[in-house]
Amino acid sequence: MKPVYFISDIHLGAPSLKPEFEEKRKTALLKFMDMVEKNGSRMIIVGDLFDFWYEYKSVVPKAFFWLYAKLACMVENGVPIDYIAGNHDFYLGEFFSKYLGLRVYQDGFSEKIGGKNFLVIHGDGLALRDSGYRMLKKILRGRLVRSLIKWIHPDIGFSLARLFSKKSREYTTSKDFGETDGMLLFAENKVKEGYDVVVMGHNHVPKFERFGNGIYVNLGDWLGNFTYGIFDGNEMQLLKWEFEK
Ligand SMILES: [Mn+2]
Repeated sequence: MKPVYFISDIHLGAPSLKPEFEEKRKTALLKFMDMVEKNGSRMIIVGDLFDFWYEYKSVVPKAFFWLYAKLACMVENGVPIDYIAGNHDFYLGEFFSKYLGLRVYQDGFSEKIGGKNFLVIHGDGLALRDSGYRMLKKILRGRLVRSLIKWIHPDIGFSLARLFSKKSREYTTSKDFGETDGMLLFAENKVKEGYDVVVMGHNHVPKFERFGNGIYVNLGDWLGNFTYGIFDGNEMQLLKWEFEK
């Protein structure tokens, strides 16, 4: 089979990044997507594609037009794309599924790919003893909060979002150690349950770990690591994209 590609934690539009660096990341990501379109059978985005995504009913941010076009183009050319919401992809509405043709998941998925049992999730909320976060996430993504945000003008909404995303990053960083541990333990348990490959992102730390016959892959990020996963039907690998700084 033609390989399946995995990528996560690109955090497009992160307010702390220099515009020149963003431009380079854009070029790199487009090149990566060209490669996937040419060689791959599928692309799976394992969360946090954007540093912040909130979808209004009739408005999407224009800064990422290049990406919408490329995603739609890939799907049109026969490379299906899966998109799992990360904790920064705050609210994915129907835009990606209805207008761009992506398969969108709020919580990840498990699926047999090329004869292997895959579990693919973003990985947030797996810090040990982190039920507070999981509760907060439910509330923040719930109908009440969404119906309140609706009344904020998008220009103001997106500025607030940048602030919020910075806070969320501070939170994630402070939780990093616990979360990393929790994720590893979670992956190990899932392998014991019978999964062959567990794929996550979220903590920005690339990892390739074997537990008996199973594998845990953390995809790292596209902020400093520029790592991605590739599965050719037989072997799962974690590779580095050549990024020109
Ligand atoms: Mn994340």
